Amino acid sequence: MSNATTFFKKFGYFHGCARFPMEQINEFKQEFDVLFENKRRRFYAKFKEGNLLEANHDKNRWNMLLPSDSLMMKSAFFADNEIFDTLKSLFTKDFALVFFSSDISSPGSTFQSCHQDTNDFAIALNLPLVKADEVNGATHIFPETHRISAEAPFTTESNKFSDDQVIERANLLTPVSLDVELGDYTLRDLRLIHRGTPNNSREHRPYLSAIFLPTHSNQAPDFKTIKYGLDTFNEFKKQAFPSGRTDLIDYANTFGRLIMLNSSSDRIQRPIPQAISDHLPEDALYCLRFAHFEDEKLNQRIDRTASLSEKLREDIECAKREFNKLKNSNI
Ligand SMILES: O=C(O)CCC(=O)C(=O)O
Ligand SMILES: [Fe+2]
Repeated sequence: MSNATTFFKKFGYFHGCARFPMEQINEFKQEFDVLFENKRRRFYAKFKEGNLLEANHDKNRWNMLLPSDSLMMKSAFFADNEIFDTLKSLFTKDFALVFFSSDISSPGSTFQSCHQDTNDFAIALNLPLVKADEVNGATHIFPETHRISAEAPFTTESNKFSDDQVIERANLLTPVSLDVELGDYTLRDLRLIHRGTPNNSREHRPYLSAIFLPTHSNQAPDFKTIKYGLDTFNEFKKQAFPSGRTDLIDYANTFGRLIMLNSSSDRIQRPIPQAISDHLPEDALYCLRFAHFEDEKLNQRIDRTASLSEKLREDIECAKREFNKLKNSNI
């Protein structure tokens, strides 16, 4: 077992130092800054009215999916040899890159409550585009909390901790600030307790964020049903953000994530251009096998079944009813 794997199993994270060349990170940063500026402009134009968050989640925090037609995708940094080997040894079975995204803590962000991203085993790869520390909001982590207790062995089983239990566990421990330099990367078990911290600088703090999940088969719903789910997500956002209601915004964001989780990919409305896929190494194509490609033969690897499509359609209809109920409830 590599050092990275052993460390990760014990502590729930791994910090890889100076893995990526500075020039590459700077290129990513240049590309990212333009995308992020455009995203914020579009967001404010659409949702400024009544939006109390000033951002798309929590206080001054953003998630932004990254485009398929980008240097960041073409570079396949998420399937770097050292990282891919660690992922392979931690998942032991099949896995996929489900979210190709970014987490930005903007000036004025505040402490998040201590949380797990999920109760289920999954891994986040973060690539910081700026050096991060306690001034600009490096993430706080609580080492070893991905396991159900300090004595328990590493497993990939889900845990059942509630939000309150997670906070109780964290209250007994001291967090570590996961400070990072340009060129570093981190891997984090999504079950590990952590929190975003305030960004007291004047600059945004962007991390590229690639989320890998275990997969159990090469089956998924069809593109048409997934697109229906994503259209519904957009409809929820249109109603949630201008209302300024965080319950509706959280519902919409959670629903969007669920659609992508059900699809094992966030790349359905962002098909990967052939000019990019022709350059992707085999390991990257493996991680992205649930994505939508311009190159039809790459789409043939997944079996898009009627039963999964039907099940997803039912879930979407149910979510629409629940969203409307929530919207009409008095708060
Ligand atoms: O960006 C960060 O530092 C952490 C954000 C986070 O944990 C979250 O939004 O779930
Ligand atoms: Fe988180």
